[in-house]
Amino acid sequence: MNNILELAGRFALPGAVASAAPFGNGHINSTYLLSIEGAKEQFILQRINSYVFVRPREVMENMLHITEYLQARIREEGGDPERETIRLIPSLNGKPWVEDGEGEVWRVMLCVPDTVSPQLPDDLGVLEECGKAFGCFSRRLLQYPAETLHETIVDFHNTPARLQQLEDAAAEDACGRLKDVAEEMAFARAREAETRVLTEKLAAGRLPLRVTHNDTKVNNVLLDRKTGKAVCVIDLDTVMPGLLAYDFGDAIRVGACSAEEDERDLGKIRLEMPKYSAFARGFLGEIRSELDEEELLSLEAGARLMTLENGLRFLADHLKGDKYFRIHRPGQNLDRARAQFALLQDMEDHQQEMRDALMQMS
Ligand code: GN1
Ligand code: MG
Repeated sequence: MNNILELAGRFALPGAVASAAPFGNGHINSTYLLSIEGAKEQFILQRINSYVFVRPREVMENMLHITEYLQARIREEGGDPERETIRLIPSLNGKPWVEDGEGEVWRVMLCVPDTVSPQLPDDLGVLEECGKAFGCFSRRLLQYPAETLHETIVDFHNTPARLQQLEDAAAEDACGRLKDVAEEMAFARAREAETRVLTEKLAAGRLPLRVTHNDTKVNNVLLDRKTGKAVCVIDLDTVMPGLLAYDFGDAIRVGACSAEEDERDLGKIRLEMPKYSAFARGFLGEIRSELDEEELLSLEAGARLMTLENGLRFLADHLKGDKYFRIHRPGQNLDRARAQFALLQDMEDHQQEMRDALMQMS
């Protein structure tokens, strides 16, 4: 912890750091909550995972530009720029990050007060607010010049490339685990054609490239503790040019699933249509007028593709020996992959209903 306190002390905080405690449940970065002597605000200190983000400075540049842009939009809309997006705290020498002795990049952000992040919400009102939060984020960035953003992880939501990465991991079989996952490999391979539906439409110019968040788990939304209303979205590491379907889809994968991402009892896993519709209502309420029918219906494909893609990634990481996603028990990435595939199966069985629900909202 000494090291953490020393690092925190290198940022322009309003006082001395009183305590630092591990915080949150992300799979990638290391996160601490900082309390400051004599100050009521708290702050988040985070080390960017350099195995995942090979150019962390580019992550920080994107984040700086996006948050400054959002602050200007929020001011124009009469909102509160301190609350409705992330505020980065500069280092003592005025830089948006600090590098430690090993070259790792650290940042500090204001912890937005009086907010909560939903974990596995059952309340449809909460899901609608999550939809609003991500829809509003996309809407505010509609005019942002997407091509000026760094691609912080190349091919992040390129589902065909994700299938190829799984094939590469299987060919290497670094940990001798391939023999136990024949069924999962067959499930993935049977969907090879499916992996291409969105990338092909993008290439053909049938879907527009937008600035997207790309990691829209509902716990990346902050809601007001008292009113339950959406306040902001966090975790801007993967903001890049992308498809709206990725943002809608990844949120559905997590928020409209009946069980946790690593549920081992596959019988418990299904897509909950009321949750799906509630999120869609919030999301489309913000951005529907910008979408043509093709993009509207792409949202349904996005839910299936993001579920498939996360399954492919968890399975590949299991084969590689759990190098990317942090695990808390042996086999957890395989459990995560199986849960994603079970959810996808249920989505495939309800595809028409999912499309109809979107059409009814137009
Ligand atoms: C990672 O760290 P976290 O939980 O915000 C991952 C997402 C996955 C998610 C699966 C940069 O997000 O893409 O969907 O785990 N983030 C990155 O839970 O790879
Ligand atoms: Mg993330």
